[in-house]
Amino acid sequence: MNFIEDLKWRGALNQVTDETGLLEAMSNEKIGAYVGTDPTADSLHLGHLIPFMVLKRFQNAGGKAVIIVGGATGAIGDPRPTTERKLLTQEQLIENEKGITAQVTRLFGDNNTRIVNNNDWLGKLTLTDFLRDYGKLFSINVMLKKDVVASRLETGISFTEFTYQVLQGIDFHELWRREDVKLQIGGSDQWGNITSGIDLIHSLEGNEAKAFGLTIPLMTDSTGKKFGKSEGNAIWLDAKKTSPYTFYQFWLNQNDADVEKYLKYFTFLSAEEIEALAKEVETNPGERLAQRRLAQEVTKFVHGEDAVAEAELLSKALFSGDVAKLSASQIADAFDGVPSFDCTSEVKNIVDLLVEGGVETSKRQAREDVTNGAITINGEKVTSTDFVVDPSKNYDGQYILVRRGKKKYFLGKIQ
Ligand code: 383
Repeated sequence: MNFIEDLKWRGALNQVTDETGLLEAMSNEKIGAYVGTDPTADSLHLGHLIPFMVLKRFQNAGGKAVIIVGGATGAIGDPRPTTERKLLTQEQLIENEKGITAQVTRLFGDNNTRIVNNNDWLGKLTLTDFLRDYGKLFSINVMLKKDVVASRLETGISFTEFTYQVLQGIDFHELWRREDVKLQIGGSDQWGNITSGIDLIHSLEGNEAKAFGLTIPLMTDSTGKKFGKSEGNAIWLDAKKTSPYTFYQFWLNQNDADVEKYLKYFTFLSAEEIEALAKEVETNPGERLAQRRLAQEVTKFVHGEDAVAEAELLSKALFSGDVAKLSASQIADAFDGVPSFDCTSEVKNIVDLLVEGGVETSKRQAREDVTNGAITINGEKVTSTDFVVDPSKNYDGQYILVRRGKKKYFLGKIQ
């Protein structure tokens, strides 16, 4: 399968400007493709991963990967269909650029990859040069018809955000000229901005100039919900914001109905391997082999092999309840999403601890659960209501881990 056939098979192709032309350019010479991302936060999240994976596939097919971290465009703000964005401060932008640049460097390495910041050229452009060299080539009539601009005409759009498409257009031309970038990749929301770059290249370099655009459909789950959140929280690529364990679990917990689609989108496994895993879902659904492979592959791509081993070790410990020997940092990773409560380093009676920590709603219920053997503290079952919890005993005196019943965990954070 060629690059486009592969994307089609994966369900990862929304629109492409000139499929034949692109494939021809790819086979005739080594061309570059780029994805741009604005530093609106200090980390990328799963929604961003999608175009970056397509860029990686392009690189695997022999092309050069170029990534723009949008220092200049991030200072302006790509218009959203709803409301005007709040401007970020220079300090925030620089902080965010650092985080995102480090992440894309991790994902792509330095082989056959260029990471650039559009502030390097857009930041140098004077207002009069901008208006004379570029403004003249853009028609307001065309700009007004771009989906996102059209959708804002009722509610209002600032001149600043309206101009955004010109800046992204200049970027494409700049990379076309400097880096042999002939293709821009983005989510389906980027179609208007991508075609604005293609039009600019044709105006400046002639209609025969090779410049292509490709967009990827927005991902949804089998219930039609927007993909990429877990209980309302974004799944970040930064290990400090979403631990590799939580990241791994996110993939492991996907429904049977979604897993094949995600294997196609988010892994580099071959069609044969994915088809074999899809068969497993049908014949052996309880085993969750496909989900496990998905979790391994995506976690490996984002966090590396060691993170996969660590996430699997933690999963096993949690599944068996054998958590006594885990380190404080493993506890922090594995339980960053469970209900937590603050407590002091003083020793405390078990019944009082359960009620004060919100694990139980009454002392009566707490006593009953303890006597029935439903409570474990730091991996050890407690059956006496006289038991005294000593916070200094486990996890460097930082945590008390409570389990009620088979699965429900609570984390006491010692202040
Ligand atoms: C900036 C300068 C360029 C080319 C692109 C850009 C960024 C672009 C944008 N992208 C989104 C972002 O940064 O706003 N104008 O959050 C998202 N992308 C990718 C993808 C996506 C888009 O980073 O659809 C999801 O992740 O294109 O919303 O020269």
